[in-house]
Amino acid sequence: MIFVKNLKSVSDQEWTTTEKYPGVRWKFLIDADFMDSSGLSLGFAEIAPGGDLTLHYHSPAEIYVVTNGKGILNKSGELEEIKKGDVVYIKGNAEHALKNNGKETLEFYWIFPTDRFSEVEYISTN
Ligand code: 7BC
Ligand code: NI
Repeated sequence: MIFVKNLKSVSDQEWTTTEKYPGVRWKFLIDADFMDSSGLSLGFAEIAPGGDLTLHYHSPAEIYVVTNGKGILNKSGELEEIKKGDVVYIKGNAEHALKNNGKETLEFYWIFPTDRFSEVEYISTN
């Protein structure tokens, strides 16, 4: 099974938010909770200026693909600025966080090697 998606094609899907991650909202583009996909899942997130995807870890590895803005990536305690065009690999169980320290919305896709986002257990450490 093969399909094509983009943010417009999921425009009927509400943004998801949580109080744990102020200024962060996201949508699911490839995810077995919403469609007949498996093996990999992909979501799109926006972090408003000053917003913070706070410190957490989860057992699956993760990839970020940054498509707009800039932010400070917390790599298990070491800080590195990331920006549009950067890609990030996060090993399973590695603590990480991402804060928007810029003036633009920080936008990125994330990929998990899981059927669905909902099976990823987030452990907060902040
Ligand atoms: O953007 C979200 C919101 C929970 O998650 C993907 C990014 C991450 O680091 O797990
Ligand atoms: Ni994560």
